[in-house]
Amino acid sequence: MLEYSQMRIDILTLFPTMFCGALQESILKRAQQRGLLHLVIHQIRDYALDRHQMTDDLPYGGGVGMIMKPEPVFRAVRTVLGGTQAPVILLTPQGRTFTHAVAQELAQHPRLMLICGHYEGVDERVRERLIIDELSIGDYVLTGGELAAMVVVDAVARFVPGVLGAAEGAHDDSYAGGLLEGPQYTRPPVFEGRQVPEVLLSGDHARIARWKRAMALQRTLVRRPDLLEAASLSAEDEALLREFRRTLGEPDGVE
Ligand code: 6GU
Repeated sequence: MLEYSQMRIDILTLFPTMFCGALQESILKRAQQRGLLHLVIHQIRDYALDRHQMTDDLPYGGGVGMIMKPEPVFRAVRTVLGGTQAPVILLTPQGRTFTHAVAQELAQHPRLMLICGHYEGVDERVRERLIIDELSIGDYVLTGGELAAMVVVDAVARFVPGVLGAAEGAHDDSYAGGLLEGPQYTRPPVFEGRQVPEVLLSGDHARIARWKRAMALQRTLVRRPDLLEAASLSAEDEALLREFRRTLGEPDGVE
């Protein structure tokens, strides 16, 4: 019986060895061993037709750097997909910003293809004819799309059913509920004179839950107040936030 649907992600890159390691440890390793995630790395150069297997060339009209040639990328995409439908996504600093919500959205597809952009960019005809979406992982420039592709694979895989064990459930995570997680502790109860907060040792689950919620709200208010706009907050949450803002000497906003 097939308990979970598998997700396949094909990655097209000029530097396949970059993917050895990062995708072969921990949760992604286990997901692949269990057959929940199928990652296939393809060398774009293998699809170049000329004798020297050229994958880049000078930009028309002049300018700095090299441009990824269209033919190898077209051949690679068509050969690998072979008529199968899958969103083809380019990793480029020009893409829309990758977020928790985008990861969740991409995980709904049974198959994805990621193309790692390089050099000064790809020939525009690749964009026009092959690419359905472009993603960036943030406002900084990387030497290529490979590290970004690994980030996307990791974040998307977490939404594939069965990839996370019950213990790693995505529910409590930072961002899932729209808030950052509060402080966490494990044994020992006292480390170098620093005590674990008494409430966590109390065994009073309702009190612990209230404390965790309060800490999550406080941490989000201090570090990422922008996230509070979109978070779903109860009247009790709002009251706690008003109290924290007062303590921090910030204006209340409403009232
Ligand atoms: Cl997807 N590619 C490159 N080259 N730089 C980036 C990026 C992607 N996302 C953020 N910076």
